[in-house]
Amino acid sequence: VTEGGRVLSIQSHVVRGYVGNKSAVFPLQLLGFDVDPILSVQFSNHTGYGSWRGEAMNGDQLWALIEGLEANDLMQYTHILTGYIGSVSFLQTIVRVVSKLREYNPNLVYVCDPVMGDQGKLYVPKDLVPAFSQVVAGASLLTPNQFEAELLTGMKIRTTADALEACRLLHDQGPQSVVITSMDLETEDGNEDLYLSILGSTRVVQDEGCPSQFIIRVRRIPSYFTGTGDLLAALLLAWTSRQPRDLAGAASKALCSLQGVLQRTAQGHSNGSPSMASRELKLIQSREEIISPPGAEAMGVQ
Ligand code: PLP
Ligand code: PXL
Repeated sequence: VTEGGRVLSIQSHVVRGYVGNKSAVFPLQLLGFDVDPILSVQFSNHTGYGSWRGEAMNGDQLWALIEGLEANDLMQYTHILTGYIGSVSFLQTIVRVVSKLREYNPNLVYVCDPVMGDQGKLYVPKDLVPAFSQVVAGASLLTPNQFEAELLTGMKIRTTADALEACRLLHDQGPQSVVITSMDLETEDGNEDLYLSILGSTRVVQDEGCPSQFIIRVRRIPSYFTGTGDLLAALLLAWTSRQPRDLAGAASKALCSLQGVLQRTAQGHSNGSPSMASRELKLIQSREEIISPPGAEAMGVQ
């Protein structure tokens, strides 16, 4: 296992709770990465609480930080990780940041979580959706959920065959690796699926032949969490960096850790409907599961 790497992680900061950088930085550090966070927003809490206070950074402010790093010869990164992007100007600046970093390191890995919405609901401005193709084109590893994969490809994903086809379309837009991080697929008997499906797809050499693809199924946990996708993208970055030629193995490890965190978080949720605060990821308490992912069988990962 080779350790290390330096990650520029451009994501939200919340004072209380674990979304964005608050759910990505600690796991990456535990797994041996130097992490340089840029706080795209600083909010009191995540937006699911109904009210929040704080400020968002604009594209010019982001670029000023990059200029500051460059002026001091601090542009050596192995990875860049981006999540929620709130405006077209910020998105366009991210595109500039990625190409700037590639001037310094042509092998820079860009892990792009194209956060746009979930379960049919958009949570970014509508004009951001067409603009997303610009960041997707530069991504090394793309981690959409089912809805985001549908938005990026213009196709509905109902079956495994649809998902495999959507992945092929996403590869054509640039990324060498794609992980659709959660899908609710139709079952043969029409009953509700007790599992979520995760589809991974990688193309060894760009523009060559069929990608190698796999599906992992994960037992659902009957609760609702926020920050799960941000945590999973960070874990995928770490494990694909450690096992660059084994996306399936890396994804399995990332999902086992995630499942460990979610199981611990859900432990206190047996009676009634849990408060928003009690649904914050128990990230710190789950550090052992992050450092050493538990076995797949025990975690309901297959
Ligand atoms: N719950 C479980 C058990 C998962 O494994 C995952 C992702 O893989 C999620 C939730 C995340 O789902 P979403 O990205 O739709 O929040
Ligand atoms: O987990 C995505 C996310 C990121 N950043 C902020 C959020 C959320 C989800 O609610 O509120 C600020």
